[in-house]
Amino acid sequence: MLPQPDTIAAVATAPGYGALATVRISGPEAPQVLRRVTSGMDHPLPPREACLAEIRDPDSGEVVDQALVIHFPSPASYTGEHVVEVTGHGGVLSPAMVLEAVLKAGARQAEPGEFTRRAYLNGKMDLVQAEAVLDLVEGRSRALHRAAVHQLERGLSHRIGQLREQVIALEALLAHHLDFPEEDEPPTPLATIGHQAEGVGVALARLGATAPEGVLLRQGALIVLAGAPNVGKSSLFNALAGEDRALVTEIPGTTRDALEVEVSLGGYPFRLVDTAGLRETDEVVERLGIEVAERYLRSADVVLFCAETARELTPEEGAFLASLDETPVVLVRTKGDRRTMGTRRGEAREGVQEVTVSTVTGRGLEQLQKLLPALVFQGLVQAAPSVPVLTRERQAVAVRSAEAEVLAFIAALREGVPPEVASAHLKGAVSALESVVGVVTGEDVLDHLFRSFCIGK
Ligand SMILES: Nc1nc2c(ncn2[C@@H]2O[C@H](COP(=O)(O)OP(=O)(O)OP(=O)(O)O)[C@@H](O)[C@H]2O)c(=O)[nH]1
Ligand SMILES: [Mg+2]
Repeated sequence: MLPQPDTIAAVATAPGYGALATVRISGPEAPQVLRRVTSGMDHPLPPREACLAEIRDPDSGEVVDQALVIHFPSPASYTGEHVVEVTGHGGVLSPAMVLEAVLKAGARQAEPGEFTRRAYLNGKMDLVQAEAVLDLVEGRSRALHRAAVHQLERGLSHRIGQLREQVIALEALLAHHLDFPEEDEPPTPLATIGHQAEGVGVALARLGATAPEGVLLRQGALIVLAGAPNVGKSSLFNALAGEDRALVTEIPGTTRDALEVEVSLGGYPFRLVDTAGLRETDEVVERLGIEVAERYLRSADVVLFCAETARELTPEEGAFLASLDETPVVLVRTKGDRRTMGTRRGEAREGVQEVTVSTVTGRGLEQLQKLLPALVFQGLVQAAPSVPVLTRERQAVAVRSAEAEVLAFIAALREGVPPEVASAHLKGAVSALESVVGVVTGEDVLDHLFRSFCIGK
């Protein structure tokens, strides 16, 4: 038996100036807590109807705010418990005073994510949906928003459910083998079961393959601007950021430290980093800046390597480009408004895309803004919006482990391992898939997940 939950409360809206703020109360005592902070109302309140109320401090009787209160009786509420929402005036003081009154009346301040955790524990949503709630609150790009809404509407949960059913169907076919008298031919040959398992393995791999890009949707992909001093990196940084954040001068070596901004390009999230121009130098500060640039380059998801249009790449630049062979690179030809002197030849690396830009005329900027999402979020850009996407490492680990179990099952059948032994792998795959939506999930996983929520969610 779980202990009886207490009644929790928190301000559920963002702090700061705004017309309205909502204090949310959830738990078995929520209606009583409301009764203690209001006067002149008939209790219990009619379900799901907005009622005007004066909120009072239960000790002093002082009116602290006028508010609309709504009662959502259990189980038809966000958490599944009795929930009362008190929507009063916004700002800093009113919501704090309403919350204080509610706490004095017997509620406890909620922990971050505690409302959603209760919703999960009461079967109102599964873990994927709970994570989607967080992504909706925190997400700053349309692409993440789209994936989160899809998860909230059970798109991913549904897909996980289908895959789980398919593994269970394999288990059922295998069970026939165990029951069957030796002399009769069993209904489905093992080879057919193995073949069917391969299909499930492919489907799991396909879902798992959405994870690297899906996880990047939450973090933002790292674009690092690099190149020799004075080629126009900071100018391009400002143009892509849409504001003059970095200093621009005609003096080589202007940028010393790395500068980072979040930008959304084509609805996809990026972290754009401007760096110190790369060159040999004895100057201490500049040298440090270059080391920072090199660190960023190692973790870049894509590098914008800048060199002026009007000249050929130097041998150093060529060597640098070649050294980046793991990371996607765009060769950005800067200052494209200037006359090209003669023909350029000999580009650095095969398959490196080249874009000519000018921050003076705006040439090439749109092309770059389209190219970057297509490079980094290739799978997501090409996929239909309704395709489920894994957006968390936790989900990806579980799906990959389900896939590994299915592959181990196929290998075991091939090696002639007895079916009853091989079927342990299928059980493993089922429980890995169940852990994605949280059929059985340890307290520590829940703690980790819900702690990242804001209070009031
Ligand atoms: N004509 C023209 N000049 C440009 C363009 N982009 C940058 N510049 C000029 O080139 C010079 C250097 O620009 P920055 O953006 O500071 O170059 P950087 O690569 O950040 O230089 P460091 O920080 O020193 O490494 C400045 O005088 C800019 O005005 C462009 O598209 N066209
Ligand atoms: Mg600069």
